[in-house]
Amino acid sequence: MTVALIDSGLGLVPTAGWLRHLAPQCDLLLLMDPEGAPWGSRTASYVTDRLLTAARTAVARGARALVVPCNTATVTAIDLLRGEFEPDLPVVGTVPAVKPAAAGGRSVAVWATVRTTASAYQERLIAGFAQGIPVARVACPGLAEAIDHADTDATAAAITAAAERTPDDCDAVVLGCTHYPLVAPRILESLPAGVTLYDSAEAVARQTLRRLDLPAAPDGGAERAAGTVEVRLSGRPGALPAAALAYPVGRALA
Ligand code: DGN
Repeated sequence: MTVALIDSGLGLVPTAGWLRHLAPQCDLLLLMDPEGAPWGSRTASYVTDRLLTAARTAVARGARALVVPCNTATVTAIDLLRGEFEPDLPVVGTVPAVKPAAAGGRSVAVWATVRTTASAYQERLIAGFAQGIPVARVACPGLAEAIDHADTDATAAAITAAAERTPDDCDAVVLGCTHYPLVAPRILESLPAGVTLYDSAEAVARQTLRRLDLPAAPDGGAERAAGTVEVRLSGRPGALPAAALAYPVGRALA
């Protein structure tokens, strides 16, 4: 059973790691689009086109489920993707983890790409999950691409800028871009002590299993992994630096 994950870059890695852990028997096809990245600052039609192209490639290669561990692509085109591929195969998008954050916090901030932050779709999602808690939306321009390029200076600068725009009384920060968990320790360092980070990777992986009627493996499943992991990148070789790819993919998928 092949499950395809689609993102512009490394944002799919945390969800792939959870799928590897929970369903080690599944083959994973990881489709990244370094040629078209960063999706977070592209137009809606551009992101839609890149997402649909990747999805068609995945289906042609035998994928039985399409997972989009990307908030930007989800707010932009998940309905179109569902329209084309469901009910033949499940399509799983990503929503920010505002619900658990609001349940445990007094004031929440959602860090996300420029495109996601500006979207009415995300605003509706947040309103539905916030349970009356104030939720600030903080755009983080440049952060996803800095992570993709393993550019530590640009990553630090983008995190500092986002932390400065995060309200002082915030006790929960939702990582509303799937790239950001890859630098969670650096984000935590930039925020006051006691702030909790929330992300969606585990929830997206569990929702994928539910849609496929697969039980979650008990803890330690990845050690018994039998499924394969195939990575396909758009564009010219080297568009995503090998160093960036090796670091988090190796760690999350080991
Ligand atoms: N990982 C994508 C997201 O969750 O929005 C961002 C992709 C990008 O901007 N490069």
